[in-house]
Amino acid sequence: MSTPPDKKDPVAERRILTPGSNLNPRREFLRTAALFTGTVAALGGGLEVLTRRPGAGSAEAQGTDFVRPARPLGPYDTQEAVTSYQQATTYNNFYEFGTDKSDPARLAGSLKPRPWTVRIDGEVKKPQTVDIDTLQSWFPLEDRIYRMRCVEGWSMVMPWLGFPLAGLIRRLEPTGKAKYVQFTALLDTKQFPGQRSNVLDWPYVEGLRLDEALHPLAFMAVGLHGKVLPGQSGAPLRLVVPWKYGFKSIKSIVKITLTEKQPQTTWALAAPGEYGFYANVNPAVPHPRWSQATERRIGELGRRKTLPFNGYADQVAGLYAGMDLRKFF
Ligand SMILES: Nc1nc2c(c(=O)[nH]1)N[C@H]1C(S)=C(S)[C@@H](COP(=O)(O)O)O[C@H]1N2
Ligand SMILES: [Mo]
Repeated sequence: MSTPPDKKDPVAERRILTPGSNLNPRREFLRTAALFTGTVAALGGGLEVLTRRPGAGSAEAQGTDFVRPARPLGPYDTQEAVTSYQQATTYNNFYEFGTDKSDPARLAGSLKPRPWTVRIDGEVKKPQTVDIDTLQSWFPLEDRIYRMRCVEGWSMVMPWLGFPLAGLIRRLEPTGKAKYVQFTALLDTKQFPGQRSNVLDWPYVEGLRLDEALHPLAFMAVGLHGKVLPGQSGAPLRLVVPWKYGFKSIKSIVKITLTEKQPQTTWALAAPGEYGFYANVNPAVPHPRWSQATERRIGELGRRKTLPFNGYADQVAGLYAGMDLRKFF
């Protein structure tokens, strides 16, 4: 442990994946002065379908704002201070744009989130291709304020807008054979300049066990901080699984496949000794190259303790009863 994990990790990942490639020193975007102190009420929200105000979004938001009344905290929300929109959208992991934390914000303009379709196939009663706006209209939008813990050792608190994954899965009517859900991100080197490099196998794929996908915390986000998801955050549709390391929360989804067998996942394919299918946040299991005991909350000085299942153990530990969580990283 010579370097702090949040400084060494992406570069180290690249070193593993592309031995001998020239490594740019990563630029850090520490905006420690900008700790967000706004109240949760300022985020607003509600369970009703949200109206859109065309053209109301700032240039930064790259789209329309969701207009919502204030609402009290819900049962799934953390009360912890929310990471600012600025920080959440300028310090990103989205290798389709590049491996630097600043690449996604800088290059996200090339991603066109409309028109957009999502293919639904595999072990479902009715395979179909659905337009993102239609898919979104199936569900009332909800707010979820979730902790997000990257495997690299940093974390944020994100106010998402979206709908529970369980509702979508149920609507798709899985067959009796369905045991897993695989998610596939967009493959398009025109929209994703990072896909011109072979730093990962494209497209990015992720997966969950069906019971994990049906857990009420598993979420599909279409917005952040009351705005339509900007490109760098995974527009127009991303997964959010708050008890797992951030790499499970796949961005810019174009396909959802119900499967009988455990699907392949990008990071487990890239470095099987370092990243597993389950990837539950676990401070007791170090990454082979760094400890996972603590994390740096973006916007804070110092480090805080990482909690089992990222603080969601009461809700999700039961999913893994009888499993050796060390083995099933
Ligand atoms: N398609 C895709 N999804 C992705 C990634 C990626 O490179 N490509 N990076 C993952 C990682 S490592 C993290 S930590 C989170 C970061 O989400 P954020 O940038 O919105 O905080 O997105 C995840 N989803
Ligand atoms: Mo990550």
